[in-house]
Amino acid sequence: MTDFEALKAAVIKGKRNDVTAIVQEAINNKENINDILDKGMIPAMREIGDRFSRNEAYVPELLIAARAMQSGLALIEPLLAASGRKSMGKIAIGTVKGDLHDIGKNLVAIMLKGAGYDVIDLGVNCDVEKYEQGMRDGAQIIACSSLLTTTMPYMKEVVEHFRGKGVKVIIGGAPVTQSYADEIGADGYSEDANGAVRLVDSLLKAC
Ligand code: B1M
Repeated sequence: MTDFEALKAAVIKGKRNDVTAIVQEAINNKENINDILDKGMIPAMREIGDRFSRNEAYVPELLIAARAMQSGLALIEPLLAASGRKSMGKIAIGTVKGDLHDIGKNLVAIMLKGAGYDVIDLGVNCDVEKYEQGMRDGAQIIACSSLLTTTMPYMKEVVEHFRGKGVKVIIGGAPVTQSYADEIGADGYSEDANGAVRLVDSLLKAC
C-alpha cells in the first residue's frame, strides 16, 4: 500500500530520491497510476502553489518541487507509452508564448501517448510559428497549455491563426475554462489530462 502522504511531502520538499523511490515501489506494487498522480503528486503541486500564494514558499521551492515531480513522471511515462500499437492520430502540444510551466503539459502528453496517439512535444514558450511546425509535421490537433493569466490571451492568437487551416486547436491549463474556450472559439477545452484524451478521442472520431 503506497503512502501517498509521504509521496506528497517528498514532492513538496523537492526530495527527488524519495519521490523516485516511492513511485518505483508503487509501480512494483502495481498501484493504480492515476492514484499515484491524483493522490500524491498533483495535490503536492497544488499545495506548493498555495504556499507560494501565501508567501510561504518562493520560486526556488517551486522549482525543486517541479524537478521532483518530473522525476516521478519519468518513471510513469514508459508504463503509459503505447507499445507497438497503430497510431490513433497525431497531436502537437506546447505551452504558449511567455509561459515556462510544463508539468501539466507533460502530463497531458504522457496520457495522450498512453492512449495510443503520436505526440509532438513542442516544449514551452511556443509562438504560432512553433505550433505551425507541429501542423507541418502532420498534427491534426494543436493542444495549447497555459498556467498564467498573463499568457492565456495568447491562446486566442493561436486559435485565430489556425482558423480555416484544417487543424483543430484545443486548450487547457489551470486558469483556462470552458467559457474562455467558447469565447475565443477554440475547438475544445479540458480541465485535466484524462479529459484531454477524451476530448481528442471525440474530435478525431468526428473527423
Ligand atoms: Co509558477 N505560477 N510561476 N512556477 N507555478 C503558478 C501557475 C501560480 C498559480 C502560483 C501561485 O501564485 N499560486 C502563479 C500564476 C498566477 C496567475 O497567473 N494568476 C505562478 C506564477 C506567478 C509564476 C511566476 C510569474 C513567478 C515569478 O517568477 N514571480 C513564474 C512565471 C514563469 C513563466 O512561466 N514565465 C513562475 C515560475 C514557476 C516555476 C518555473 C518555478 C515552476 C514551473 C516549473 C515547471 O513547470 N517546469 C512553477 C510552478 C511549479 C507553479 C505551480 C506551483 C505548480 C504548477 C504545476 O505544475 N501544477 C503553480 C501553482 C498551481 O498550479 N497551483 C504556479 C501541476 C500540474 C499537473 O497541473 O499545470 O494545472 P497543471 O496541469 C493540469 C491541468 O491544468 C490540465 O491538465 C494537467 C493535469 O491534470 N492541463 C491541460 C494543463 N495543460 C493542459 C493542456 C490541455 C488540456 C489540459 O490541452 C488541451
